[in-house]
Amino acid sequence: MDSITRWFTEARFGMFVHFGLYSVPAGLWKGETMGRGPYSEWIQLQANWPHGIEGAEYQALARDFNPTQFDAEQWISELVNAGMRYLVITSKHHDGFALWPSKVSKFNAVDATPFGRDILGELKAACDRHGVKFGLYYSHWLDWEHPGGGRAHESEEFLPGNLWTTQPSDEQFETYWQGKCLPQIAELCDVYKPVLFWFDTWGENSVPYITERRMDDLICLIKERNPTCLINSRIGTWGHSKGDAVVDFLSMGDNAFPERSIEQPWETSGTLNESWGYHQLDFGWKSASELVENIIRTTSNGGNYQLNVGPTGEGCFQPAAIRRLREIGAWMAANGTSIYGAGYAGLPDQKWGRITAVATENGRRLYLQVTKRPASGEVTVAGLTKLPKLARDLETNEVASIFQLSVGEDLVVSLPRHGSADSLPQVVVLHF
Ligand code: JFZ
Repeated sequence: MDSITRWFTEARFGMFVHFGLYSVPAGLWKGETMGRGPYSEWIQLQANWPHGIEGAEYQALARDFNPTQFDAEQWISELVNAGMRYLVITSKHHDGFALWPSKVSKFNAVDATPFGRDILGELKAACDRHGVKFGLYYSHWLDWEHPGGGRAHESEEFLPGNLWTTQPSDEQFETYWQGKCLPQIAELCDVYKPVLFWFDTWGENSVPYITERRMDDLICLIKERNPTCLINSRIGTWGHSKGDAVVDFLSMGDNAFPERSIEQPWETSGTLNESWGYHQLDFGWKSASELVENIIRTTSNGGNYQLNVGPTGEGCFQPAAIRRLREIGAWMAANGTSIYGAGYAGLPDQKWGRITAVATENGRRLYLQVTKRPASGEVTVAGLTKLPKLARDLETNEVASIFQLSVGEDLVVSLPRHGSADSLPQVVVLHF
């Protein structure tokens, strides 16, 4: 039986891209840094704090949207070189701006901008050329361009007086749902045939809008057009009586890693720095080793890591993003067999790192992901008492010696040399 989620769980590592009108102001509005929170894609609410930006004024950004450096081939080459297997891009974020020539709304990258190119179409073609799976983010609840779209909620975070915190009536929302959301999703299914949709809700405020009926209709519309298209839990499953059973995979909170294995396919989406969209003043970059450890963290618990890039308003990946992607890619090129198709090993937590496991035809392989190499160069594998046929460093092939103080005791692995200055994790494979 070939499950429709198989490619997804085998892939383990994908790229998220947040790209839209907000990539142009990139966190600054008329010289002022946007208020509250690091997410540049929220500038429409958070500039001119606490008031926000008037709809027409924000939407006029479309006239400045001209990412002449955008090169789908280059983006997808970086994705492939990083060892990623799929793309998920913001077809439409909360601001309601579409990256494709939508017949449903002229507020899109072709009809409303000097750029005039089909960004999704060019990326889809590049993905097809490289054998990369093409997935789409779509903001189904919030839409600040359509008068009936969901707004943010009044809270500590978004104070009263903000233009974008007054909720539509259910009737108004229905005009958005029938008039923009569902037809755009149908269009995306038919034209771009995404392998997955990544939807987003959170908090109680989405529940009155993303009702069970609406969720069922949306899922039905997608699955009728493409039965193998995957759907994530942030569609709003916690407001559905059948819960996560109605979706194909779970999405964790932003940069949130579960500390146990989960049966249903799942992913953690994370940022390279802090913002999802490009932010000029976001200097909080994670290190390459932290990012590689995150891939190991998700894989060892049976999940995926979806790492975000926020291209600039010109359509470029920042040098800091490129350097990290390439370092990750260099590690993946040498150690990818411990990630792709790998999963939970069923062993307890280890002091020195984590373990990923792959089932093969003639036995199984365990991969010791040594993220904290002890000075002694020896690691005890808690819970493992069976001697492997062979153990070696995955990068160098140097054989590791293994001993056991007595039969039935946990194995001790004497780690091969690994280059003392190298900070990326060492992987030792055990063949059983
Ligand atoms: C959402 C978006 O608002 C944000 O712009 C970005 O696209 C991100 C991937 O998703 O932000 C959220 C959504 C939910 C939570 C946190 C941030 N949550 O439930 O913790």
